Amino acid sequence: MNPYLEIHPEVQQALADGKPVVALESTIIAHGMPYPQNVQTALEVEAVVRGAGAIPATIAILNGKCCVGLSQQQIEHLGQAKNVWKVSLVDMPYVISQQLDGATTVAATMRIAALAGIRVFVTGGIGGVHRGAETTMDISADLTEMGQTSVAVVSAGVKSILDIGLTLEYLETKGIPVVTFGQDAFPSFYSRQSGFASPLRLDSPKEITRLLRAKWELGLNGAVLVANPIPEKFEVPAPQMEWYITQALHAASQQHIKGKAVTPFLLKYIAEHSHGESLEANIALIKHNARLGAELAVAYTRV
Ligand code: PSU
Ligand code: MN
Repeated sequence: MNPYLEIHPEVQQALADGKPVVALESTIIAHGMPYPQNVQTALEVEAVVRGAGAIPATIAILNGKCCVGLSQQQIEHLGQAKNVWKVSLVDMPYVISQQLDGATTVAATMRIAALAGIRVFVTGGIGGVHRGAETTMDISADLTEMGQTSVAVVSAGVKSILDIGLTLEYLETKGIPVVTFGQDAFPSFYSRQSGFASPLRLDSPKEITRLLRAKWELGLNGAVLVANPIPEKFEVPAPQMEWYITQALHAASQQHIKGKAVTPFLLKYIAEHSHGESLEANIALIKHNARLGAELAVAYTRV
C-alpha cells in the first residue's frame, strides 16, 4: 500500500469486500462553511451515506498522512482548527512532507480517493473557470484533475461565482462527460437552472453506472461529472444570488485577492452577506448529493 495513505479500518474492510464506499471532501468543512454548522453537516452527510447503504470516507491530510475515513474527533478538529491548509494538488507535496494538516479540495480528494480504490466522490460544488479567467487564467485544478483521474464526481452543478459556460467548455475539452440527473438543464448550485442545457441527462443511478463502466473499460481515464439539481424548496432565486456574487467579486478585486484565496473568499463573503439563506441551501444540497452518490456507489458495486 502507498506509504502516504492511512485508510480507516472500516473503509479498508469495505473496499476489500467490494462494498460501496463514497469519498467526501474536507475543504468544505474547514474553508467552505462556518463552525459549528460545518462539523454538524459533515457528520450528517456521513449519516446520509450510511442510510443509503454505503460507507462514507471523508478525506483530509492530518499530520502529513492522506487519511481516508475520519473519526468524529478528526472532523471536529478540521472544523475548528485555524492552521488547516486548503490543499489542492499543488499543496500536497509541501503539506505532506512538512507533516501538516490540510483540508482537501475536489482535486486533492479525488486523487487520494483513487489511490485508495474509491470510484465515487460527493461534493457540494466543484471549482472551475473563474469569471475573467481570460485575463487572470484562474482555472481550478479540479478541472485538470477531473481530466485524468477516474472517479465519478457528484455535485450540484457549478456555482455562478464561476463562468459556467467556459467551465462547460473546459470540461468538454478534457473529455469529462457532464450528466445531469433527472432534468435537461444544467444546474448552478443554488438554482436548478443555469441558463445552459446539460450536455447529457440520465434518470437513474443504474444508467449512470453503465456510463461509468463504458468510459473506464474503454480506457478513457478521467472523471464523469454528475450534476444533481438542488431540491426545489431550497433554491435561492438566481437574481438574488447574482447580487451577492457581484458584490463578492467586487470586494475580491478591491482587496486584490489572488490565487488559492479567491474561492474561499467568495464563498465566505456570500455566506456572510446572504443572511444564512445560502448556508441553508448549501447544507440541503450536499446531503441531497450524498444520497445520490451512495445510490450510485451501491449500483456500481452491483454491476
Ligand atoms: N465551490 C463551492 N464550495 C466549495 C468549493 C468550491 O461551491 O467548498 C471548494 C472545493 O473544495 C473546491 C475548491 O475543490 O473550493 C476549489 O478551489 P479552487 O478554485 O482554489 O481550485
Ligand atoms: Mn484558482
